[in-house]
Amino acid sequence: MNDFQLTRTLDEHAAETALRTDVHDGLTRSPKSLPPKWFYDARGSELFEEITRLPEYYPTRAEREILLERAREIASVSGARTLVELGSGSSEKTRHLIEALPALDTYIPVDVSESALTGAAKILLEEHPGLRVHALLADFTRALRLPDSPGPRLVVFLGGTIGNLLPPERAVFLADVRAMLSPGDALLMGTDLVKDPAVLVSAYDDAQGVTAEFNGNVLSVVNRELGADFHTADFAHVAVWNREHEWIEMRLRARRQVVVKVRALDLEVPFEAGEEILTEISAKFRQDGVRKELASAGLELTHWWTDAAGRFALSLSVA
Ligand code: AVJ
Repeated sequence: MNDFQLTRTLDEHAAETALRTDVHDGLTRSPKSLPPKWFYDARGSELFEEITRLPEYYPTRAEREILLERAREIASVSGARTLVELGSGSSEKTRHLIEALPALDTYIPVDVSESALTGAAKILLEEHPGLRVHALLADFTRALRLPDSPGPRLVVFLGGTIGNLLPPERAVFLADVRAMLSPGDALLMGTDLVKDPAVLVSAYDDAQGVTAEFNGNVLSVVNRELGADFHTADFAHVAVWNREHEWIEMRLRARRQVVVKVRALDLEVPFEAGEEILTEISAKFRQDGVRKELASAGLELTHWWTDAAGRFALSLSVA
């Protein structure tokens, strides 16, 4: 690969320390929880790709529909020479934007998965030999220092991943993004929208059980990385709509009473039968809420696009 650079802001050691802290804190508090970022080892990333192709999981297709429809408009409004993608994963949807941005010089994918970063860069560089790709192995929920690159910059945060953050975490995240932007730069963000709870619940509890396997995969990650002895079969996948907060909760529910040992933490974790671990929230939004959250971070919503069915939105905002 000619024009590829990777900067690690997460050394292996930092990642392991973060996992240890998260697992220790999450499994010793009540109710128990584990942060969703630990779903995405190689297997988890593969399972997520499979989720995006499920009939019940509409957000990826809805967002792709908007991007295809609006790529030219987004490109002409932003005029971006640098595209920064937070939580880039496979960079599959970004391709449409890259193709629409004639002045694009540098693509900066940011992700915690090194395999996703190198895999996506390889494909993109084959398709766009003139593009510079400077990947950042980093946790996008931390304030980032971006490599030098020409402006204007378009920062994109797709998939509705903002919904995995709690409201106070979203406020910090958006303020950090705001701090990365100079005049003329913009943020393009995907948000899944509030809709019929039955549609939402089946998107997170599909008939084939792929989401269930994705959810349980976090236990395999803890087993492998921290020497825990979770039996994934002891935990059932649960997806519920929290109507007060307007978010989906994914949980893992102990099917019986169990005690799990986490060797690397010298920790024993007792579970009552029926006790749950909260593994993810996936918040759903309304335009007004998005506008307000952006405004609180010093960002002004300038464009709001949805798919034809009104299930998902892309917002563009400026500093
Ligand atoms: C990748 C965070 C957008 O919240 O919908 C899919 C992850 N979890 N099915 C989402 C996910 C369960 C997904 N995001």
